[in-house]
Amino acid sequence: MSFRSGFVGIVGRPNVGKSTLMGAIIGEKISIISDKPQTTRNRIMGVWHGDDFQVVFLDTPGVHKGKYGINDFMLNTAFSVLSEVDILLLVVEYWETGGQEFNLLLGELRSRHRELPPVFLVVNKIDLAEDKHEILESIARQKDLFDFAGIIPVSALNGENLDRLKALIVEQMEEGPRYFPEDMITDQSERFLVAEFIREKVFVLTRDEIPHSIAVQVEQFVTEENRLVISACIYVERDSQKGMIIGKRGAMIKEIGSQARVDLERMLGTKVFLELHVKVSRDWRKTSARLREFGYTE
Ligand code: GDP
Ligand code: MG
Ligand code: K
Repeated sequence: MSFRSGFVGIVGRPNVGKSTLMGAIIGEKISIISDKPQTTRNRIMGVWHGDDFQVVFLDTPGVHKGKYGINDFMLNTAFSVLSEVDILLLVVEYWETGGQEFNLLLGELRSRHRELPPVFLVVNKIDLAEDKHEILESIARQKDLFDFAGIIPVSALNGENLDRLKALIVEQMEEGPRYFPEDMITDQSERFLVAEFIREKVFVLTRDEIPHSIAVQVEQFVTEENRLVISACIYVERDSQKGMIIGKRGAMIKEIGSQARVDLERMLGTKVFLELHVKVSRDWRKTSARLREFGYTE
């Protein structure tokens, strides 16, 4: 089997253990890039790097009752991620019996079930159960609420049954690219990630005929109305490479742009307008250190 990758959405009420669960799955190789004030748009909670797979966990901010009550707009934004992921984990505490927020979540899932990927119910905190019967009762109570692809009782805290959940997640991933470098650290800027996503599309679509040393510089990264306007330049060393990236009548660069845009919208949680162009710069290697700096600074 070749490399597998994909996106996993984690939903659930606050404090059910979503962050703990993701941390436990990813383990020491955690690379959380969200939870920074300036990346509230950013839905990436973390990236799980395996030898032959990569799983990107996406957060769904706003799926809870704020202090001003339920905000439909936030809810819509939050739920737009649901149809974009490869699988969805709905996390509940094992004693969950429903409540306003939970019913809201479930209602959303039901009304969108046609567009949703497989939804797995993760029944968390089973370490707090007095005996196994409580857990079985919980599962019996939940199983008819929705057409779940599976129900997995776990303890994110002590790791119980996490191996099963992990195996199941990897099983659900399809053949795909390594979206993020394995040594990705926690505070990469969005600009850097945008450049990396575009670079990755160039390699995939040109079937590696373009050297990996090409650089992508994000020149513009601004919010306009409800979308993010990104303009980026792909730097190559030779005219022939420029031709390859542009393709016949611009077909290749158009494809690179549209595929990158889909991924960027998923990662950033917003509509993206992406403009790409290509420049030949024979000595860009010299300036690549500088370009890299561009990538790392907002
Ligand atoms: P989130 O808001 O859904 O991300 O929830 P957190 O991951 O922040 O967890 C909320 C609280 O529940 C924290 O105090 C965690 O330590 C605790 N917690 C998470 N998972 C478990 C679990 O499996 N068992 C127990 N006993 N506590 C847990
Ligand atoms: Mg959390
Ligand atoms: K977050």
